[in-house]
Amino acid sequence: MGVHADIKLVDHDDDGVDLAFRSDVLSGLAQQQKAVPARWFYDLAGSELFERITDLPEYYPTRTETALLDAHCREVATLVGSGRAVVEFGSGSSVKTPLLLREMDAGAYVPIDISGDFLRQSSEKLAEKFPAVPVIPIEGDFMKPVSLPASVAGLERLGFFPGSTIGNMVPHTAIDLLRSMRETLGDRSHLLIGFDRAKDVRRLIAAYDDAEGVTARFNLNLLARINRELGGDIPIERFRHVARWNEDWSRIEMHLEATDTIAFEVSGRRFAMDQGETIHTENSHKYTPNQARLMLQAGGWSPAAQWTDSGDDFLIILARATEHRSAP
Ligand code: AVJ
Repeated sequence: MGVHADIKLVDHDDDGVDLAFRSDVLSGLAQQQKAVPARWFYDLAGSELFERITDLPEYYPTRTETALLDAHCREVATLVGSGRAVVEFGSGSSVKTPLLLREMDAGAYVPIDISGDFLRQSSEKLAEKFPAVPVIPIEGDFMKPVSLPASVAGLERLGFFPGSTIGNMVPHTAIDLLRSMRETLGDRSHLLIGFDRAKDVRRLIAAYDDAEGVTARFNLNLLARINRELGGDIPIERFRHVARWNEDWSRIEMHLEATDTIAFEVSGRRFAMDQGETIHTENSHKYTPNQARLMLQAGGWSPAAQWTDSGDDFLIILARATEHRSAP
């Protein structure tokens, strides 16, 4: 079957600049609290650094979720049925996907990711591992509605959204995304989704500020990407990585803090920062199981089964598209 030609939903100008990246960076740096959306971490270098994060001793989510998928995907397959189009949102390196596909007898695999280079690499590997499953990659931002390729029109869908990527969104955006997934995937579809659970704050901080400094490099790589792709002259060595807990929102925040008063240019625009001022680069919300289920319900999904680890660190939930019908 192999890999189909990828479908591209990304706009570039004549110089190859990603227009959404430029507009997010320019508007984000013009705000009072400077901020750049976390999805821009994942250029090739950033995606590779994230892969290294997942191996760190302090970063428990990936290995915990992987063990959960390894143990429970057979049950997922039984509950969902065979011949499904598996649609993965933010597939990255697709390392968890085989755990699901080996049990699924899937009709197609549709990975959606914003990092085109990474997407092509991982699609090739997946297609080799599962020669009977057509792989149809889509390069694009899964936060926008995606119309699925015609070749999967006749198949019922299983959405796959592991990694607790949902935690990168503030709740109202997360619920918008769940609703848009409900539309993309359609009636009778299922969604298998991972949530990172609320836990001891010291462990959370350690997971986002590791001793080896890989997360710091991951965060700082965003500045290197801005300089390279958007013609910036940000003095990267005058920034430091900060991970802090925001109790009100139950989330880890990552920031890049200016260690001096600085000025720089991006795409011909000037910006200035005071010493101690930050660029907010990521939120990672941590939920209780009740909060996770409520979010799914608010987004049009009815939880059907859930699995967690013995340490109560991570949660995966299988949900069914809620039927559209009137109810009291
Ligand atoms: C890929 C969004 C799940 O929030 O834990 C890891 C990204 N950031 N270390 C997360 C990340 C810093 C990660 N997700």
